[in-house]
Amino acid sequence: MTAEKVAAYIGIGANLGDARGNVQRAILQLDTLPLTRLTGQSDFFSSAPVDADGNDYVNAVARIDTQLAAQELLDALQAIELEFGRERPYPNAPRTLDLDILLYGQQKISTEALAVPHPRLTQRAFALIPLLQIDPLIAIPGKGPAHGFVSGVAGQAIRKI
Ligand code: PH2
Ligand code: MG
Ligand code: MG
Repeated sequence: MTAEKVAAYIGIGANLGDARGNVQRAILQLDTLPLTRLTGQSDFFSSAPVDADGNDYVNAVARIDTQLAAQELLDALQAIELEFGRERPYPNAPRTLDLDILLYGQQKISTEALAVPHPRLTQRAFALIPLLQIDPLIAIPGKGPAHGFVSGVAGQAIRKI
């Protein structure tokens, strides 16, 4: 039996090293994951760190179709982060690459390792705006249309690069 194909949205961020190059290469790498193909990507954005320090971030969102289970996808994303030299010296430390599952189909997932939809998705322009670029009508399970949250993040400057 084959697992059902799910559309998932991955938030990508980096603010250490070749941040832009890392975001670009990470997106291409998503297309090489097993049972997964890349189906969309946003522009790249520059944004000031939110609740974090270091350089401005490069952020983007990618859409994939995947037959990986959510936990398998998380494991695969963390393996890519490690390949890119991700270190975690303290919470929200500057990073070479961060890959977060923003949405996994219309599923709500709450385990020790994973919370989907990403709990801060509706509060962060650097995730919400690129997500809406890919799918302006996307709904967030339990919360409604994503575009309804744009006015709430209007004060957070992000800039297309
Ligand atoms: N990621 C964080 C914390 N703060 N700020 C910006 N601008 N971009 C991010 O990707 C980001 C952040 C935690 O993952
Ligand atoms: Mg993150
Ligand atoms: Mg993360």
